[in-house]
Amino acid sequence: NYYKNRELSIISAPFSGGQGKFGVEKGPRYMLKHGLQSRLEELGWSTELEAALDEAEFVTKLKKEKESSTGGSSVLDGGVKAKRADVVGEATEMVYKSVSKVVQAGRFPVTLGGDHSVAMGTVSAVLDKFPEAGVLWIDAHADINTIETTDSGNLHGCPVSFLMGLNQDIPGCPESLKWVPGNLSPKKIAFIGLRDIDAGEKKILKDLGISAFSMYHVDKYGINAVVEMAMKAIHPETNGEGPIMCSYDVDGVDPLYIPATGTPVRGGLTLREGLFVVERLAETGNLVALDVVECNPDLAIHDIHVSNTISAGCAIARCALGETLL
Ligand code: B3U
Ligand code: MN
Ligand code: MN
Repeated sequence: NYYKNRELSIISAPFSGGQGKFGVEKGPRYMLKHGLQSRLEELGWSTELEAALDEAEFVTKLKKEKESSTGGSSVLDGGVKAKRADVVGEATEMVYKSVSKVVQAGRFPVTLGGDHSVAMGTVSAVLDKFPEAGVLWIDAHADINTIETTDSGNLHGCPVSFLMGLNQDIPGCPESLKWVPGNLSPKKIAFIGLRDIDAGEKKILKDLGISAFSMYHVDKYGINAVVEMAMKAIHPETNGEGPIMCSYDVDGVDPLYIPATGTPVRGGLTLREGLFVVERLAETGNLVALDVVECNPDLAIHDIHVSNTISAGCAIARCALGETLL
């Protein structure tokens, strides 16, 4: 167990520039309003709040960017694509600094997104403190497009490639994103829940030999075996033991349970499977950091969709921090 004194910080990362839909910046505010902090206190954690960046300030910045001549245009020098790279670079580096401060102080960082581009910051900060950490990436998507393979140009579809340093040497890579250390080894990440992967991403996963458990594998082996295999994949020498960071995109769970998210894909994890993943991680005592990202209350077509999504997002955090352990 890496946090014997049970101290954590909830880091808000209310950023939406990694994709094109406003509303995902409201995720942290809604989850906190839902009572997440006191529920984590009830689990025996002493908690602090930390804001990585200012929600309103970045909404203003992104609205300005949209109106400006470069707004939305994504093709850069060298033909690479990266929408809103300046703002994404700035925001993710701020997330990196906040998470670094927290994790270096010996506190467990629970980062609330925001879109998944914020994981460029969270994972980089966690790897500074725990260089041997493995990452479990729960998602319908692999988020491993490079600035060359991405079709959308949305950087929330690219954080893993930046974390692995696959972009930083490409001519035309935006300067704003070169702060990402890019030192995550392809051997140190495993995906769970995949079901919407681009052709370019499939090639990268295959070429780099990355562990990826799709919904097919969840159905074939069951979620417990998949989590076990994923932990062994990122810590092969120690039979799955060692520090683990979980970067949890709520769209890994089926939109039946979590409808208010930017790119829902049917056929996902049930809510129980989704919670089991983090319950199992809590049980190991090896979890060192958590992200919960991509809750977008504005995409709900009904109030029930908002509360389903926010309560499930909070449940992921609570289960990761020990709620269902007896
Ligand atoms: N792979 C697509 C779609 C996508 C990735 N991540 C999300 N959507 N959430 C892309 O845009 O790169
Ligand atoms: Mn996703
Ligand atoms: Mn994602």
